[in-house]
Amino acid sequence: GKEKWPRGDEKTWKENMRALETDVPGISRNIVNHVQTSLARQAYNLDDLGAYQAAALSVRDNLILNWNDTQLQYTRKEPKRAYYLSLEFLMGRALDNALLNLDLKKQYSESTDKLGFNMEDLLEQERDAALGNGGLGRLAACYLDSSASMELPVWGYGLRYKYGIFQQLISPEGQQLEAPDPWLENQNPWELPRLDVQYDVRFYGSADRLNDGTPRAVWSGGQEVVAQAYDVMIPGCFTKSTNNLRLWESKPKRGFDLNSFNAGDYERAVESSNSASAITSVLYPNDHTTFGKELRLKQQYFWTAASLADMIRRFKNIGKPITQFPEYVAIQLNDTHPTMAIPELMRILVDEEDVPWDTAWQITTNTFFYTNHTVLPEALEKWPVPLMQHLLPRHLQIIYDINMYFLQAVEKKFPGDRERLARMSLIEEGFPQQIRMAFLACIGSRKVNGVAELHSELVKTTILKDFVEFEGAGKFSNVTNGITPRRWLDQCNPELSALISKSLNVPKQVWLKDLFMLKKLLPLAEDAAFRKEWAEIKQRNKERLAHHVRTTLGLEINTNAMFDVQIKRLHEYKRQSLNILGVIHRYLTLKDMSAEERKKVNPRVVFFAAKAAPGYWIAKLIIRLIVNVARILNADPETKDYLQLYFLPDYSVSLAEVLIPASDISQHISTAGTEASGTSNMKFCLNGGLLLGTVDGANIEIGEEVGESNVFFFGYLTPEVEQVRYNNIYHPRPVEEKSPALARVLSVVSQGMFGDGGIYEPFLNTIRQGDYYLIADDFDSYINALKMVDDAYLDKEEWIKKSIRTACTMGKFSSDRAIMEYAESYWNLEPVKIPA
Ligand code: GL4
Repeated sequence: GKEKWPRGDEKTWKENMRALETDVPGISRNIVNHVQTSLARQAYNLDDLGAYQAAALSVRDNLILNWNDTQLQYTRKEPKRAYYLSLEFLMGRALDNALLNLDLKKQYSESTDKLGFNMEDLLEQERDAALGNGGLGRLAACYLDSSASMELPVWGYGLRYKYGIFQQLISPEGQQLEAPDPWLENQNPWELPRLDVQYDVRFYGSADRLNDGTPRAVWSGGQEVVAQAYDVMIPGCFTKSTNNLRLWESKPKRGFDLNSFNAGDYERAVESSNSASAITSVLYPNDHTTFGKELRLKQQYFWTAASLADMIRRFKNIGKPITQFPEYVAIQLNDTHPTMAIPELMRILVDEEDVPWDTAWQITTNTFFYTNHTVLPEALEKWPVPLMQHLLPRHLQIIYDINMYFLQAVEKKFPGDRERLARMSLIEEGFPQQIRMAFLACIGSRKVNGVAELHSELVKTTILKDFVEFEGAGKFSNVTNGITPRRWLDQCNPELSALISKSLNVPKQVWLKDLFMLKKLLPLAEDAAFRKEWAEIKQRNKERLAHHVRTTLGLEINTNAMFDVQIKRLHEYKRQSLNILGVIHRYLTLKDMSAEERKKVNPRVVFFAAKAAPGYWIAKLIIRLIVNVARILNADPETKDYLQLYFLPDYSVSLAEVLIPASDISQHISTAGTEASGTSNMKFCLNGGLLLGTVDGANIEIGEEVGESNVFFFGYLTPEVEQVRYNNIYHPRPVEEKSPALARVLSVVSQGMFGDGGIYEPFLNTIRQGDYYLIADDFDSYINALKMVDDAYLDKEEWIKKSIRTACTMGKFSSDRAIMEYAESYWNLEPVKIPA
């Protein structure tokens, strides 16, 4: 029979439905209510942390109400939905972002003020949600913000790691040490456990084909683990639209293994419980490398299986035949990490829904979309066949079947081309054989894209070349990355945001969602009064950074200097090495000068912040060098007024929010062809920092937008790199010959100017021999570009003009533009308006 909703007395329900609290008295009531009840605390013993928690819970109330309305609308309208599958979501803090998106910052500040707390102090209480390594994870976070802001029905799916990216400590010798990041320790007011949303996920066991004329098999035995949902609300900017990020936690199916427990084997009983919860205990801290660890594959399957089960349940609620799945669901694969979703969907369709193989394959390949985020070979995921056989036996069968049909089709198109078959097979021969996940993601998807023009070309001409020849170029395209201007301008640089609104004479809600509007400010570059305001804001942001460094590290920074910033994961391809060697060169040059000559030099402060993967030894050595060079430089009375160097430990989203608005120039200096896009380059430019970089990734498109007179490019170009590398191996030239300046730098390091030179030899040798990243080849060109930066900075007014021109031509790099490209050209998704 039909149930009556609501149950009970409708009037009582209606009268008691809560509305958003948006005025100061209502907000104060809500905060105090949370202090008293949710936190069981009182006015007389409330500290900043408690006040932050109460404020956060009260904001969450508003988010939940909007979330409810949004989800109800999705249920009613049954729009096509997109799901963004990412192993990483580098969200950072949520409170300030939620307040700005809800347009309640003013009211909350006033309310907390009345209650005796300073809003800025409360914001500092929040821990970063750091469930990601770097750009790939932060991109996912920007895309969630843009999806909600563009009112698109998009959910994120990820893992609720108990420990996010490690906390970085730097020993006095400059050694990176890693400590765990127990970010959930103080409770997380932004998540909502959904005890009613749980799925069982199987591992191990055996797979038996039915051999009954169907492709079906039965997968049984092994171990079952429970996936438990936690929801994080994602507020859109100035809209009711509030989407969901669903994160899975792994739990043992039963709290204890009762059999072992009864047998008195307590150790084993607890072990089984440990092994289930181990799956979501920690984020793997490697950016751009894979290790083939069983636990990592477990994470990947656990997450994709739970997410797909959830999507299928939701799809079934609308009562459409399974063949229409791709008309209601699009799944974006954030790199190859979620590729197991492809054989998992095949398994569900074939084994559980009894769909014929070809139909199932058609459904699958119309559902998935694959984004590649790197062409570095060490990042291309491969899983050993024996591991897959052991952990996911049914999926291995399915992958073999997919491969068999695929290679048959290749053979048909290119008869007799055995080498091509070997190159394109999902299975790489060797001991052991390995499954090539990028190939599986490619053939299982409707479209494949890279993340900047150059990178998308490289995907087509290198790693997936054979696939372009086989499937046609139409399947492969580009979506240049973007960043959310909410966090990366309005939130991190409120003064600049206010100046923009004032000058455009529109409320920020307008231009923050149409970033191309910034172009209208270009003529103001010629307006001296505007330039003055612009420059003063930059100066105050530099002082804010100096204050931050003073209070956290106790160091005194010269704010009259040019601020030169390189912040990103530490990796040889990103060439922090080039930067630090350039700093040493600058130091030597200063030492060569007379005191009089030095007085003409523009002071410079160089900032680094970067985490190295814990097992990446050379990267850690480079950090060590930076720290030890800083120690010498900052203490040298002759030069310290002209050159200071800081390595800021524990780089995070929150630290980036302080560093980026303060930069005059930032460095994006990867070897050409190695940085797929980069996204911090966009953030710096949007905040009026100029760009010094190589002709790589999104730098190229930034250069196109700002115009060549406003950027500083240097170095070999992508098409030349291969030949240079070849020469470095087969016709090596000594560093002295390539760059005498660099040779001198290497020799002072080696001779111990920055402490025991011997320890740096392994790093120096990477340059002396092979020089895979072209450090010596690009060095003189780099020094020349730095000189151009120095010269340009001498003309302060012209520099400010460049700064204005740079920020105001960043329209293209809004993640709103990027997400709309995915929605329109890939997912076929339409916005859903949420009625007030
Ligand atoms: C990365 C790329 O290295 C980076 O250039 C890009 O901006 C980012 C987002 O697309 O993805 N790929 C991997 S792997 N980690 C990244 O940060």
